[in-house]
Order: sequence, then C-alpha cells, then structure tokens
Amino acid sequence: MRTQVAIIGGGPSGLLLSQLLNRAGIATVVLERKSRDYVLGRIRAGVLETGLVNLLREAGAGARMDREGHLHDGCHLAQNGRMFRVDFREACGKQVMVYGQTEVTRDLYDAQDAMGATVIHEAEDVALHDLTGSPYVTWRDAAGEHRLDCDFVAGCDGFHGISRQAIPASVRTEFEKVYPFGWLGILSRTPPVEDELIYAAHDRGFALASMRNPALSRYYIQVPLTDRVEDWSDEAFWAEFRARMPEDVAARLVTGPSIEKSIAPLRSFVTEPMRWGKLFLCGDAAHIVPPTGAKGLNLAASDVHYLLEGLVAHYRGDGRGIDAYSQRALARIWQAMRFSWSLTTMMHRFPGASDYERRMQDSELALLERSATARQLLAENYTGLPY
Ligand code: FAS
Ligand code: PHB
Repeated sequence: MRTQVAIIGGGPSGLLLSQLLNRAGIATVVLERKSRDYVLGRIRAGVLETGLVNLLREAGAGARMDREGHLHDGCHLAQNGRMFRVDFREACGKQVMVYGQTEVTRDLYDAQDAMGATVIHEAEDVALHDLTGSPYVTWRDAAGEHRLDCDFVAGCDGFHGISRQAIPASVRTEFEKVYPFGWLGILSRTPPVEDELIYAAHDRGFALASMRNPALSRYYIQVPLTDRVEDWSDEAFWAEFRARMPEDVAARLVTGPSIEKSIAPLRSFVTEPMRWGKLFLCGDAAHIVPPTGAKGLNLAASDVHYLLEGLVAHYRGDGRGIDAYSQRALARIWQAMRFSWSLTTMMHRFPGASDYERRMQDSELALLERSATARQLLAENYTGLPY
C-alpha cells in the first residue's frame, strides 16, 4: 500500500486532519489501534473554540453541531459560595460552542465514511520506519502483517501513543507539571443546573458544572490522586458537588444516576520539537493541558490547522509551511499552557498550600470580579486565541 500522509490515531486530531487533507485532494490512511465503538465510547471534552467550529464546518462535519450544539456567551466563576459572570461577548465579542467531543468524533467518522476515506481499526503494533528518509508504517491485524509507504506521517495517537517516542530522545525536550489531584467526572441524564458553565473554587476543592445538552449534564469535582472511581457512590458525588457550589445552585440541582463516571489525572505537558524528518506530531501526542481551560481538544484543532496549511503548500511546491509547523504550533500551545496552568492554579485547592498562596488565589478571583480588563484577558483565552 502507498499513500501521501499516513495518520496514526483515529481520535479527533487524526480524523479532522484526514478529512481536511482529503478535501484538499491529499490522500491519507488512518491507522487506529482500537475499534470505532471503543473510540466513540470515550467521554471527554465539551467546549469548542470558534477555530475548531470553523474547521469542522470546513471539513463538512459541522451540520449536526450547528443543529444540536449550544453557543455560550459566557460562564460563571464561584468562590466559596459567591458567583459572578464572565461575559465573553461583552469582553471580546466571541462565544464558545458546547458540543461533546464524542459527538465531534462521531461526526468526523460519518464524514470520513461519506468521503470513502481509509480508516483502519484494530491496527496492532503500529511501528514507524525511516522517518528521515522514505517513511513507511507497519502494523498487524487479523489479516496478518501490513506495510504502508507514504510521503509523511502524522502522529495523532495521543499521550500514550508511539509517535512521540519515534523522535530520538536526544532531539526531544519534554516539559511537564503533574498536579497533585485529579477530576472525578460524571455524566447524568439530568437537566443542567445552570444555562452556562460554573467553575467553582471552594475550600473543599474545585467543582465544575458543565453539560452536553438540555437533558445531559457533565459535572466534575477535584479529588485526591489516591481516590478511585469505586470510592465514590453517586450519592457521595452529589453531596460533595452540592457542598462546593453556591447555595442557590445546590438547591436547584437535579440529581440522577451516573451513566459514566471516571477520574482523569491533571498534567501540563509539551514535547519539542513537533517534527522529526517526515513525522509531525499533532494533538495530545505532543501536549496535554489540565482540562480546566477546556483547551485540550481545541489545541489539537489548531495543530491540525497549521499542519494542513503546511502539507497543502508542500504539495503545491512550497515547503515553508511544513518547515514552520513546529514553531507555529508551539507558539499557540504555550499560550494555552499558560492559561490552563493559571486557571488551574487559581481554582483548585493544593495540598500543603501556604496561607499566603491561598490569599493569592482569593485575590486573583477578586481581581476578575472587579476588573473588566482582567475578565477580558480570561475571555480572550477561554474563547480561543487567533490561529
Ligand atoms: P486522543 O487521545 O483523543 O486520540 C488518539 C487516538 O490514537 C486514540 O483513539 C487511540 O486509541 C489512538 N492510538 C493510541 N496509540 C495508538 C497506536 N500505537 N496505534 C494506533 N492508534 C493509537 N480536553 C478538554 O478540552 N476538556 C476535557 O474535559 C477533557 N477531558 C479529558 C479526559 C480524559 C480522560 C482525557 C484522556 C483527555 C481529556 N481531554 C479534555 C483532552 C482530550 O479531549 C484531548 O485533547 C483530545 O482527545 C485530543 O485528541 P487527539 O489528539 O486525537 O488524542
Ligand atoms: C466538559 O464539559 O467536559 C468540560 C467543559 C469545560 C472544561 C472541562 C470539561 O473546562
């Protein structure tokens, strides 16, 4: 087999890149380790920046999002029971789209099917070869061993994939911060407690009220890294969530059985460079942000944007785009890293934090409540910096 761009990973990065490249007349093959059902069973992000919304429309995969997604003009910040609003439209004239990553991935799979794109599932032992020469990919499945020759490889295989490791350790620089807590998240078929998201800082710990649609709520609470999902009954979750939200919010909370419950660790991670010969890293394969700023999925989208531009230019005879890919992507990544780290540091309770550090957190929130300029800076970052 031969193609122009081999894409490792059939999550949102890989599928969006494949869809956009094919629409530009560039052939791809996507190699995904898991089954389609497994990929679509993951519950992850929920907030889409305008950049991603526009890319999905450009990819011909935005129709259901436009029908079923919800545009939000702002969000709420709460501190030990007091709540104030950040008005994105007033602060920076932008909005966010609330539409689950699971649905984005489903829409991309449907668009890939409609296009007749090649997505190979349950590809085992994927390996990358000759990345600085004539690259090719090998894998194994029920039918046996396979080889795919290509011009380029896009490593869209997430944090635990193989692509990042294909870049020699002597070339790679990794930057990491692991946070001393995780997020316990649940999905429940209940009406969201508020029309917009609520990020709540509380002495008991952080909590987030989000949603997928008017009948499906997505809620999170900060938990110690030592907690396991089985430690948390639904009742215990609801009681703790209520305790961290303002009283009027807690009073109107509708609870119900969880249909998904999981704990995600929080880390900030970046690997540099994002290119090695004919290999380009994209999305979680290259970076991880704590979900506080809702940047993970959205950074994957801006990587796809830069890589798409570079590859399209290359096939038209101009190699500057792919040469600049890593630098362009990292410039935006580090801004999102800063924002996600800053919001996480402000909103969570850190074990062993000094009284001074706690006062700094209170002061950051007080500044946001008081200053339209501070809210504008938060709104510009939350709704997404320009590509
Ligand atoms: P993904 O990890 O989504 O996809 C990579 C794909 O590659 C997977 O399908 C995997 O099976 C496949 N793969 C891996 N190794 C392979 C191999 N060797 N061969 C072939 N295929 C391979 N972001 C937010 O903005 N908000 C959130 O609330 C949020 N919650 C999250 C919760 C969890 C538990 C996790 C892990 C992430 C969360 N994220 C969140 C971030 C998440 O949304 C990512 O940013 C997003 O999935 C990035 O998409 P991809 O880069 O495609 O990586
Ligand atoms: C979600 O709805 O899953 C969500 C929303 C905003 C975040 C993180 C997660 O910052």
